[in-house]
Amino acid sequence: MCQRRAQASRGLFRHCAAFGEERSEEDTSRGATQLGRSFMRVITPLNTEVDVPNSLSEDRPYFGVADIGEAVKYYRRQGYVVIRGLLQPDLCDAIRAAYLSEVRPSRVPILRQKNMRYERNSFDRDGFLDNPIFNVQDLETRRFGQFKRSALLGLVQKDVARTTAALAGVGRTKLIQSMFFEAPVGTWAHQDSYYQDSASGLGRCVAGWYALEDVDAAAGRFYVCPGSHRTIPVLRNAGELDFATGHDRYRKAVLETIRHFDLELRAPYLAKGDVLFWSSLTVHGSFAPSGSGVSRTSLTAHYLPADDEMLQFHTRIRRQKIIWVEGMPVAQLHDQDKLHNRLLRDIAAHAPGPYAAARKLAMRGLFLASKLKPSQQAPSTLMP
Ligand SMILES: O=C(O)CCC(=O)C(=O)O
Ligand SMILES: [Fe+2]
Repeated sequence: MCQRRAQASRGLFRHCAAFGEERSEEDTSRGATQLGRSFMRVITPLNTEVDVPNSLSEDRPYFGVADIGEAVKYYRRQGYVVIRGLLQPDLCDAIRAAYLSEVRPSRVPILRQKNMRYERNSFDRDGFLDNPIFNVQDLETRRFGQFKRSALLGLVQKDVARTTAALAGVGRTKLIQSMFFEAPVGTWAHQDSYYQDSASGLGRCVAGWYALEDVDAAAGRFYVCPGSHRTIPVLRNAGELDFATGHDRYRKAVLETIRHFDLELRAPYLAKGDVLFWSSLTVHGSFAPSGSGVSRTSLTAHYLPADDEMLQFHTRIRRQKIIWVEGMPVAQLHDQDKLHNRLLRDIAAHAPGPYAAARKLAMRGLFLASKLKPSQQAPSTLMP
């Protein structure tokens, strides 16, 4: 299989991730032999180049909701799969419209994915939200009801419930975390397991990236490293790499691992309504933007088997409050409909320095305590 050409162009290596150049026996998605032609070349976090498909015809067709059996096989082998057209275009539009009318103009501090702080909206120079929202299920209903309701409808609908259950190999899943993105943000490469996974076995968490618009190749496309869920070790949230004191080292270690194992970075084309699912052990991230004026409006959601507890930072079981939305359990962490959580939000937003320092201290305490306790680490359930 062609993983990387040792030919350096402008000092950069080029990953041969283009659909047409791959020769993997593992890849049995429909139409895997039809070659794409033109791709956009983007720079990866390893300072290599990768060709990214920029239309449906340039990429694998992947699967539809009706092909769930084949999709599960693909997911087990590759650690990710794309289900095309899982979300109805009207619902994608409704979520975006509610974002524009309720969330975008708001000045209320909201918890953010990149730093877990309560911040007001911030926008890039094209006017796209560049501090992604953490946990839409925790948003205050009074202010953001339409956005919250429509986003959750998308994330828990029947076809999603069926797909996530089939991928996880269980009867029912629950939603444990979600995010909303608009601007390209260049998320560092990671395995979700480092942040959260199942206490019953690492790798049992399934996540989905929901494209709410056709995502341009220049808009910091989401990528995965196919097969990495079984070919590389789990990078543990402990010791030198622990979240409290070693997060930067962790980020470097993931890049080193990609280099060491010569992993491919693959960024499938995602049209409005397409969903990419991946395992909590699959290395993934998103590219930095390679153009301006383009957004990547999307939701992500993380699901566990309904009976599993959430393991946070490979360290502690984090119990969550469950609400039911359209037949799926949805776990909340910082429910903004509760007064005490809003008070905490206001303190955190008005004194971000002391709040961040207190959080850091609490994290250090958590990892220190976990060193003294017998390990709560779940075994890794590497998929066949
Ligand atoms: O789209 C991104 O930038 C990152 C999303 C992600 O890593 C996640 O939801 O787990
Ligand atoms: Fe992630």
